[in-house]
Amino acid sequence: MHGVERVWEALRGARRLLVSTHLNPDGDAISSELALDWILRSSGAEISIVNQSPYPDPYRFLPGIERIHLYNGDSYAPFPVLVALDCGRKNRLGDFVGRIECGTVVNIDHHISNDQFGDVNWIDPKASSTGELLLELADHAGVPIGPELATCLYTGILTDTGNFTFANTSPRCHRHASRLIECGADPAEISRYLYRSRSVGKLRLQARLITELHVDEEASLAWATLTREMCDDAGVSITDALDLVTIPLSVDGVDLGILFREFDEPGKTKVSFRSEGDPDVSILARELGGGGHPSAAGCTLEMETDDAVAAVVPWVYDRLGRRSRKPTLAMLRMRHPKGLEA
Ligand SMILES: [Mn+2]
Repeated sequence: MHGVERVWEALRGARRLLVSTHLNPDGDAISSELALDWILRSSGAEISIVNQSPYPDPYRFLPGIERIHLYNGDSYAPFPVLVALDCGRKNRLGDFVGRIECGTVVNIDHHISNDQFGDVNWIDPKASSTGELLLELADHAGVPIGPELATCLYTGILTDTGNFTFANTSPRCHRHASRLIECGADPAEISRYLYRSRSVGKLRLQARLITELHVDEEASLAWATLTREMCDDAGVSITDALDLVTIPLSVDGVDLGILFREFDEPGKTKVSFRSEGDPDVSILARELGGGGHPSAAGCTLEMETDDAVAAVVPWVYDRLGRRSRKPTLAMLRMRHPKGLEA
């Protein structure tokens, strides 16, 4: 049976479902949860959408967003079905899932690094987004695409293709987008919410990140650090700052951008890699214990942010055979990269 058929078999009869997605959810993650909710709504199933991390503020326009619950330690009756969306590994859902009894795990995703943790897995790395897969699910299920569902699906495809600019932008996703506009998604309105409604604080934070960007033109690398202090000064939550991850790669001549982000809890750093697919950053992230796509991948290191920069930047130079005429600050501060032996 094809992936979509197996998934629909598992979902169609379920009376109670728990739906969740990865920590620090992005547009595709949030949109996919809501899209699945719209798809299953007419079936009369009881659907709980629970996430361990809050969603970025700009997504509050999505139809049905009030249905997403932030996990707050509540106890839940067992769920016969858990649906994980856009999530490459079970632990990326967050540890709350371990505290809820779940039956069949349905795993719908497009990350090439997905480890097939579900009982039913539908992983399609050729899909631009999980939203694209959910449109195919809606069609398979014979669910009509109303404006609410179209808005969610369009937002997933839009954000995961970087507004139809990344290498995953395909004829298939443009065809889907075209159809979703016909079904009532409003591209101008969606982009206004996502890209033309920024707070001044967010713009100032962006300015600061750009000012402090390290660029090594010789080696075609750029990296930046996002600290709690920077976010606090700008009055921006870390959740709302996550899209700044694309800034290092936006420099002309740079083919690998890295963002180091401090966690709320000390001693942990998120490292996000972005490229055009060459170098394949999913390989880099995997070697550091993470995963992702060839053009967008990341990992979490048990290190303070400064230490993570000092360890990862020289490791990347070495790993990719890049040379720089001028030694960088991070290289000068190079120390034994704990835990980074490949
Ligand atoms: Mn995605």
